[in-house]
Amino acid sequence: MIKQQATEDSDIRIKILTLLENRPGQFMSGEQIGRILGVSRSAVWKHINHLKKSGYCILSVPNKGYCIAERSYIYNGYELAKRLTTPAHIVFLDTTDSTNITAKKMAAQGCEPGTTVVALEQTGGKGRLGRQWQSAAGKGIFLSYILRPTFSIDKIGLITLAGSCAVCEVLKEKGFEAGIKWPNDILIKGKKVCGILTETSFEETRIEYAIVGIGLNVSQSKEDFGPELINTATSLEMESLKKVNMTEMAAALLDKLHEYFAFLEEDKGDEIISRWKSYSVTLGRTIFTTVNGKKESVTALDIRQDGALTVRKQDGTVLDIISGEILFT
Ligand code: BT5
Repeated sequence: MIKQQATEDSDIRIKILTLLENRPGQFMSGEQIGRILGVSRSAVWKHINHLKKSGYCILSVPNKGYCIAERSYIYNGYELAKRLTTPAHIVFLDTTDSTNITAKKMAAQGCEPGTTVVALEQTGGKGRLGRQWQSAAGKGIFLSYILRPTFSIDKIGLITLAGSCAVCEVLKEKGFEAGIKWPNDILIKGKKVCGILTETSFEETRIEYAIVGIGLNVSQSKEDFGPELINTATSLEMESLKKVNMTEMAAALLDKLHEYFAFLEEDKGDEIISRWKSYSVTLGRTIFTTVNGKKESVTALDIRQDGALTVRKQDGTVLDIISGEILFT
């Protein structure tokens, strides 16, 4: 009952915003808005106050009414959905433990593919192998995209590669010198700006669903990262020295993910591999990796059609790393 009321309130607020945004610079009285939406003047007043508290800049002038004063700079589900080129179902949460965990529950309950969970804050953001992902409120984009692959299980490694290409391409389009470090890191000038965690559920021999979790650092300062990450992590604002519009960035990212995951469904793995190679800062480099439990210095040669990394050991042997970790020397 409480949830239903909250949904109704939020629907009315979106309708009020739409009315005001369709008349930029013009005033609408509370009575006029109330009449259109079938609510009282005082309800309009209450909702406008709520919107102002959420950060919307709405002018209220006696005897004239309400007017949106300037382009709003707000990160929420409504603003995000409005900017998408390809409409998608977005579940926007103020806080959650991990968007991957929330997405997994939704996928298990049968939600549509393409559904994306976005959170302002994660209290238990996850990296791979039980590591943590710093996810302070409002500092980064934390999202999980749900896929229900129809492609075969041998393409599973391409999912993370497709996600990395999408992030890298968006950042390049926005003017950042981003590159991909195999398999799941996006770097700017050698520092990690984004990590990707893909989790999969299987049903016999097919992929039931995959969750692609993306954490992109946006407005952190050096101090926010703390001593542990200060030398290895960066954020978009640290790199550009300018305010980054989180909503526009997240919308561009969602559109790009949609485009890249469609390549997978359309069996265009070649396209993903060739774009991945052009964004790679891995191939051709000497790297450290662990082979049979032993740390070795190897040269990264190529990426295989299934996403594995082909490397050459110092003794000349060539081998493929299917999953794991590399360190730059
Ligand atoms: C990753 O793991 O890079 C995957 C991170 C995925 C995070 C997203 S956020 C949305 C979704 N929901 C989740 O719960 N997770 C996903 P890995 O390669 O294991 O790297 C983790 C390591 O990166 C940590 O051990 C730290 O050293 C470092 N790290 C932690 N937070 C960071 C940050 N915000 N920026 C840069 N490095 C970070």
